[in-house]
Amino acid sequence: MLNRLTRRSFARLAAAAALTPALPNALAAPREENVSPASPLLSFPRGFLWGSATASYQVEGAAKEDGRGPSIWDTFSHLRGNTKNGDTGDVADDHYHLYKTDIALMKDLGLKTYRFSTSWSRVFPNGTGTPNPKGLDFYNRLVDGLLAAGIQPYCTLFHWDLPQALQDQGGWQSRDTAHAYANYAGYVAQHLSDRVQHFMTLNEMRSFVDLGYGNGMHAPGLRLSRADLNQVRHHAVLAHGLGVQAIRANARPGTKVGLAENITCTVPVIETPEHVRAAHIAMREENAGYLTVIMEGKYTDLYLARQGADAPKFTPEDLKAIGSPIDFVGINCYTPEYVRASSAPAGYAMVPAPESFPHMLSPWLRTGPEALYWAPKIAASVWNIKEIYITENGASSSDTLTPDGAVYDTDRVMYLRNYLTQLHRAVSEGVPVRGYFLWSLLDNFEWADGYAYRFGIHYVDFATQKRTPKLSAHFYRQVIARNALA
Ligand code: PNW
Repeated sequence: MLNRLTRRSFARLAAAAALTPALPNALAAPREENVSPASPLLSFPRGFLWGSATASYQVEGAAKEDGRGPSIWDTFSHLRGNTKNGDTGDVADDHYHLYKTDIALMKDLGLKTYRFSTSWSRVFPNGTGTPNPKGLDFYNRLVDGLLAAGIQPYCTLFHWDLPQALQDQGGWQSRDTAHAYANYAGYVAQHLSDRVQHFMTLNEMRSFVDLGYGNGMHAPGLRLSRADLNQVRHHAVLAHGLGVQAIRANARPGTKVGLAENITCTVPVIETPEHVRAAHIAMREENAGYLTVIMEGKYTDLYLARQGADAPKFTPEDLKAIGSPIDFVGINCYTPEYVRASSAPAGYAMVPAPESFPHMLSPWLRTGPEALYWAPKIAASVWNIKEIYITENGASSSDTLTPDGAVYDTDRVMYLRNYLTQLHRAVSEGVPVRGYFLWSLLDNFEWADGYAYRFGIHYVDFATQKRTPKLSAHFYRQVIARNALA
């Protein structure tokens, strides 16, 4: 009897170990009668797309290879004082050479989908003009490798690495950049859409506009006036709209087009009807320069009134292009912004978070799992969106390798469990979220924060390029395998 039991629990242990390979120091299993039953799994709908995301300049390296032209991030990161420890993306994760290793990591996780970005200056070294075939070849190899591994590629066409040649002609301060972008986007879509079904025009317009042209923390490091900044913002949404049109004109029929935007994730301070209503109003007004003008084809009256003489200059044709219908909305969701009802004309007020609010290693990454419930729910209802993806969500930490070669990122696991529980809440109410992309597959070049702030579920030793799955990778593998949170 004892023998049989032991054998059975051995088999169970072995099965568990097979599910969590390479997790050292598994604790001795407690006796069966002392194990309390787990609560029911929080299951996701069949076919829910579990994914992960990266971006070209943050992972590729090979900055000067195969004809790639410089981007504003090459210039910016090489100027002293712009990044932590003077870090650059020259080598990054060397993903350009190690992409097969990385696809194997994805396969091991069981990823259904992978979101990557194409580097504009690899494909068009000068931003416009003659394309560089070797640039596109890399993405052909990557896409083919993903498909061979059974992973659906989701392609972002711009993740901040503007060709330096275009910056030299005014960058996003110039309308011409929006047209150059559309030309590039149409070209890539034409060549990849036989295998890639989902394209995102731009990643986080808000971030690259505000950080790159507003406070100078990101490339190209400018600090423009409010009027000039509003014009840059307008050119970014115009690029999106012209890009949508160019992709539709050049891609295979049936190709789906969307974007990945870090919308202001409005969350009611308390879940009572008046605050919930205020959070809906705030969703439109706080995103007026980005998702709202894209979904509605017009700037809200309140936005134009608030900007006054600094409002952007635009034509009705611009608005028509910007409002081009899209197939899906990608939400990059990290931090909630709390909203309360207000008797002020706007009908809402933002509530600043207290300084003591818990956050991850990045000081801006204040945690609030309920953002992943409210943001897609409110966005879906405000704009009647039928297909939403969480195109980014993840956590920064200082992760260290233990002497036994493991990384116990319990903080990231806690973060993911809490956020995914809230996502489950949304999905089970019928909010049309079709997939989730965890940021990020690998530790990578975290922009101005360099390599010190790690976002990966795989630890990267940047001296050897060795990848090690962290505890969070084991956690995520289980979520994907069960299509449920446990
Ligand atoms: C996003 N903020 O960036 C980007 O899309 C990724 O490239 C990046 O690595 C990831 O999130 C983690 O940072 C952000 O200051 C950078 O609020 C800064 C902010 C938000 C998003």
